[in-house]
Amino acid sequence: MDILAAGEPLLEFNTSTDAPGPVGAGASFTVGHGGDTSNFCVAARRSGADTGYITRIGDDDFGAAFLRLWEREGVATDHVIREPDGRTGIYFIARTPTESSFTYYRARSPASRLAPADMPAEAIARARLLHLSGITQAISTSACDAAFHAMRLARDNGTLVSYDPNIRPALWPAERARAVVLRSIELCDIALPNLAEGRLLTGLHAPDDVLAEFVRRGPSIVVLKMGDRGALLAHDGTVTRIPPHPVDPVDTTGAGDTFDGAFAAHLLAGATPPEAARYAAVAAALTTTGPGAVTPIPRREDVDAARHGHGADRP
Ligand code: KDG
Repeated sequence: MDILAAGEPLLEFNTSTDAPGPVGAGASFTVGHGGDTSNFCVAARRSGADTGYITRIGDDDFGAAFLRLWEREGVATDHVIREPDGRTGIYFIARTPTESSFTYYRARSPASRLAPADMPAEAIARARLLHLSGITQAISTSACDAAFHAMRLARDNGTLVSYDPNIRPALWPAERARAVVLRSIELCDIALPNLAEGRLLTGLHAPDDVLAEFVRRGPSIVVLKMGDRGALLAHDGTVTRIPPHPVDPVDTTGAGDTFDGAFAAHLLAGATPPEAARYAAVAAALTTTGPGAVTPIPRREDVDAARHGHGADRP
């Protein structure tokens, strides 16, 4: 596999498009798939990358729903462990067109039992890129240990590490989140924070200052995702402004994950970092035009069509 990601998949219960609103307000729910690193895998796969996932799920119906998703999408499951009697985690989304808030039911989930021994050393050494997130580290201390172990395996073997802080305050105390995420930024090659996280982590406000502070910590590529303001990319001592792709958003859930997956896939296919970021910004924008984390993730041809019309250039 060229790309591996490790983390927790969560079945998604989204307020219906007809009646978006708070959870518990009587709306109905659409069932979908979520979990940032699983979303990442689907996005990278739909952009053409050879992708595999590392996780633990239950042998329940929700776990089976994920196996069907990954099989349908072509995401390899060789490193997915099914736990007898495990209950795969779920979350509810209450949303407006520009914001989503999550209610989780994931305590003691199979993924929270991820541990260093679950990280496949050979596969990580053979992969070209390993993707991890702050959510993977937040769900339990053993999962956090597993994430750091996987990062070290990758670094020791020349596998690129990409990392999205994806800070979810509901999952861990702020001080621990800050320490773990900042250390992870130092260990990764590609850092993919959003602006709010960047401000929180650095204490700085201006996007250029936030970007510079991440660069100072060591990653060779930093993308600061700014939603409908586009993104800032730093690499090789240069800063590139990535324009937003104008859309009418319905649900922003998973847009950052799609950016990350599309960016990784396009980069590994030979694109330069600015080209990969421009591609990823369009992919992420398209993801917001439908409800849920996974269903609206675009395929490569959708992104190309939105950018240049059909028959677009390939790296
Ligand atoms: O980025 C979207 C994810 O946040 C969503 O799919 C749920 O993974 C999730 C989480 O832990 O918040």
